[in-house]
Amino acid sequence: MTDASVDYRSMWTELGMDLEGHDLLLAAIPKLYADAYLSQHDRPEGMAYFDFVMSEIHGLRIKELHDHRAAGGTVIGTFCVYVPEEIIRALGGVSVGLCAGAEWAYDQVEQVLPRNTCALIKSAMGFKMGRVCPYVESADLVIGETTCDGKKKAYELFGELAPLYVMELPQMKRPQDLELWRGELDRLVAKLEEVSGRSLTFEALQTATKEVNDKRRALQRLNAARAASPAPISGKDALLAVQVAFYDDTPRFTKMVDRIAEELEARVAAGRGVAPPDAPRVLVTGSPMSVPNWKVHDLVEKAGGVVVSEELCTGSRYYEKLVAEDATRVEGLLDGIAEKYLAINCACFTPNPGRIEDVLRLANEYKADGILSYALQFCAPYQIETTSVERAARDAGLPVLRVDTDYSMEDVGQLGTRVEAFLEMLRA
Ligand code: BJ8
Repeated sequence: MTDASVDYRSMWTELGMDLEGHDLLLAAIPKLYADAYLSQHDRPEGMAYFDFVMSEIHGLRIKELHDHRAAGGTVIGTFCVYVPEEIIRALGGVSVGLCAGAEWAYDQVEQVLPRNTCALIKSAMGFKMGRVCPYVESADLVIGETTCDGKKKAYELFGELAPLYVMELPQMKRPQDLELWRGELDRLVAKLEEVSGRSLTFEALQTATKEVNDKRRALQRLNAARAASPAPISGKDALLAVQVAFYDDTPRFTKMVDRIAEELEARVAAGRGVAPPDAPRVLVTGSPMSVPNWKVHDLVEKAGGVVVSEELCTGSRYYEKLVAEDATRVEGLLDGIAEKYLAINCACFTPNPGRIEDVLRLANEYKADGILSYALQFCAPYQIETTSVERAARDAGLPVLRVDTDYSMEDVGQLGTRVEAFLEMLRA
């Protein structure tokens, strides 16, 4: 899915990738993308940027990372929204999200991980074992975190294959947890200073904080337009914007998303939408959805509904909260980073009432008619927390469709039928 006129193969070979396997992967994505994305009608013109980004996902962007490293910078891989990209950026790093959204090399993966491991972990491991992900192969360091048990234990094996550093993320949000987490940021700074050969300065951290906040502000602006009826952009397109936020160049991404937001604001003013005003509006909440996992949004929107918001790490959990920019010393900025990140409401925390409040608030703000609670199979944190989501939604009078799935396409027929029945109920 890269520009056929440019030969990236020597770059991929240099990265130690399996070219044959990679060819197979690259051959599969364009069809998936065309079917989910290019088949949509009346997309915002600004989405052409994301079509281009996707067409160069393993080409031009990897070349940019290659050039960045050649100029003395680093590439840092991450698997979780708790890893602060402001610090990575301030130390000359480009942060790239590595969570993978497709099945790959499961035969190898299942030799080291139990079959009943969530698809996200298996996929991340498979991309590394199969040597088909140029992002992980470009990484000078991968940063893991102690979130769910599956990830925690898989990192022990992943660390045999790539340079890995694991941050200890507390599982509660008491003052002593914030203190522990703040200490973890100091330890992360020390590790990244060692890897980059640079020292963290106030100016660099202040600039990086502002740039990353600007990226999140642009996503907030784009998403705010989705509260309108008719919805001016599909859920699929909005999801793609957040997915790309994890690996695109930060200032360029901000500029392009602002441009799309402006276009959406004009659409809202003109009453122009991608779905009819009476299309059922769905809020999606649960486990993250990494590229190219567009399965649930695709089913909802092809069945005539529209996804209006995502309470996901590839959604509001990524862009809603900002880091305080007014500190006057490095320590103050790091305090703000610690507070912002610990305020994210992942189901790995206990108790986690903030997430339930977020779901209800978003459902209200985006005028959702119903909630689709999505969990990857074997993702215990989100599967179990679905019960609390269902109870709270029921009390608020909001119907919930519970979807437990993985990355295979085997269940799309059955899921499609359930989604259609759910939308029918919302229409009634
Ligand atoms: S902040 S959701 S990115 S940990 S899907 S691996 S939880 S078993 S990804 Fe996550 Fe950070 Fe939380 Fe977000 Fe485990 Fe569930 Fe798999 Fe998951």
